[in-house]
Amino acid sequence: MNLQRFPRYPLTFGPSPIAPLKRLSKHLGGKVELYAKREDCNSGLAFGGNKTRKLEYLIPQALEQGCDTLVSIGGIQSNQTRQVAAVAAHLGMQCVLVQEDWVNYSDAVYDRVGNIEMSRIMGAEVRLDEAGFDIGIRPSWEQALEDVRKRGGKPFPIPAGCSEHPYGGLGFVGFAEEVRQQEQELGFKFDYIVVCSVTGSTQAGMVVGFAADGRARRVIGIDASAKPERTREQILRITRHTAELVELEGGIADEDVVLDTRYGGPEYGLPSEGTLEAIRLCARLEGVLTDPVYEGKSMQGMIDMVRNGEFPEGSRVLYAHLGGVPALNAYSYLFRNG
Ligand code: 5PA
Repeated sequence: MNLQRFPRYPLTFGPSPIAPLKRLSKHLGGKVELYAKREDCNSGLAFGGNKTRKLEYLIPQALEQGCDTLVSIGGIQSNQTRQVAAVAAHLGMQCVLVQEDWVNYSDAVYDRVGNIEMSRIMGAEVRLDEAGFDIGIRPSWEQALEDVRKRGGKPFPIPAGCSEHPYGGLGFVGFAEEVRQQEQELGFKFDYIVVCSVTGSTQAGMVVGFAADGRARRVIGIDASAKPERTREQILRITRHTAELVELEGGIADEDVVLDTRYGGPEYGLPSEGTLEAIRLCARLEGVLTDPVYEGKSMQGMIDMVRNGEFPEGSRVLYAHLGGVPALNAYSYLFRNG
């Protein structure tokens, strides 16, 4: 495997820490050891998260092409767009964000707090658009690119979740390499890696990265799109493409992409009772926060699988905490009583 041939622009602090979730593990019976790799605090740029790691492989291309404006897209409380806004500010670039109506939820200040508030403060041009949830390419986004060109700028397009960008999967190939290094220091290997999936390139990168040591199927994706067929198809496509890019030996089989579809409901962006229970449990036992859109669902999945005995006794499970906590502000009504 050859990731080194791709330039990487540093936006993170370096390897993100791995910490045990001791009290949660004990609470769930102590037969499975849970750990978290903290992508949610991987950078000093507006709280970081999984997109910041992905962007390290996209930004060299933007710089090489002489682009001056980063253009991206997501929901109103998108973490992706907040991270793109932070990176643009950090690099002295302009930023245009299309923020669509992806979620059937409206807390009083849903479009003013959390991620979108931070993007505005960082100087991004935020364009609200009425389109609903879709992980594909949108006319509003094409329009944003065109508008930048018309005013004489040079846009660098960054699709939803960085996923459709040809290099979108590379960052999380690097994540797997990093875990391997950290495993040497820890003196053991993780049996399973749990990761939340929506636009797919986080899991795709991990599948490629862990395929290098035979653990592709140990990456357990938890769907949070509630449209898992589309997400699964996208993960598989990006996995295959990324595998080619880094010249992974042995290729990728359909079965290498494991996507658990039990926890995505009731809809994208809306938590179930089980999601809320998982968010509170992890917060109260560990002081670790997760959000109702993404990480709360993968946390719920991991907790449920431990409770059901789906991980063999003695397993060590690594929860990839991908960020997303700023969106909690937009769900204040759900947590008005804690
Ligand atoms: C997101 C995505 P992928 O999109 O790579 O599958 O990652 C899912 C994911 N956790 C998991 C957090 C905190 C995320 O923000 N967020 C999107 C966004 O617009 O923020 C791309 C959907």
